[in-house]
Amino acid sequence: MSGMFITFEGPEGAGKSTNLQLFAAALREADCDPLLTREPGGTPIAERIREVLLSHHEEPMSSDAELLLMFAARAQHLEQLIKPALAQGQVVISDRFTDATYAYQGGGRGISSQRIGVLEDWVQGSLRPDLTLVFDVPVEVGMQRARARSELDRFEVEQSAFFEAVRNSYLQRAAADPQRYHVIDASGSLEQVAAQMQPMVARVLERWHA
Ligand code: Z5A
Repeated sequence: MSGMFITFEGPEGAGKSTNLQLFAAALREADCDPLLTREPGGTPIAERIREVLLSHHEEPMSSDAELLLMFAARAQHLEQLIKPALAQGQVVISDRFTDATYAYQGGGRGISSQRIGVLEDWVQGSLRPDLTLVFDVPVEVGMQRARARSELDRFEVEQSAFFEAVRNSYLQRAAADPQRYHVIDASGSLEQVAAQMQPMVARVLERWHA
């Protein structure tokens, strides 16, 4: 594949979506027009799975059902959108991807990394993001931002211990592969956070124009 696959990750309220737009705008200024997408979701079928995953239900959802639905949505997203775009040489930026599964279903729900890895290999083959920006923020700060923004979805109503586990999982994964992950301190002002993305914007553009 000749394109570039970038993912934005982090616990809730870290500012991923806001900064993704700023990152994309910086690329566009340099004539690189990225495809922006998100998970769970990104195609009509995957967005319907997202609705099931994020809404509240009377019946509790089992952790395995949640995990499998994440990968069902991802399989659709990869085949219909991500792989074709990468094959055409596009830069694809996804608001969350499989690191979120390791963080939320792994760290948060307690499913083993080994089990997640089996599904990752099955659904993705050898495809992994080229670059992952992890927006790190203390749990309380992120929860306050999320609460102030809108009604809480099925994940956002979890307790802080869940989000601590999510955050730790992201940081551990990032520490294990510094080539791919770039951790951004997302606790400061938007300007301070955006400034930390600049080296990554430059890295993407360098490869894009090569
Ligand atoms: N999930 C999963 O469990 N497993 C998976 O494999 C995948 C996902 C792929 C998707 O929810 C949920 O699915 C997610 C994980 C789970 N659940 N949680 N929690 P989503 O897509 O609806 O929501 P999200 O990805 O969690 O978004 P978010 O965390 O709520 O927001 P964000 O993208 O990180 O932040 P934001 O929307 O850019 O900013 C949030 C608010 O803070 C907003 O009002 C901003 O204006 C404000 N903000 C942002 N940055 C700042 C700074 N620096 N200062 C002050 N205020 C700020």
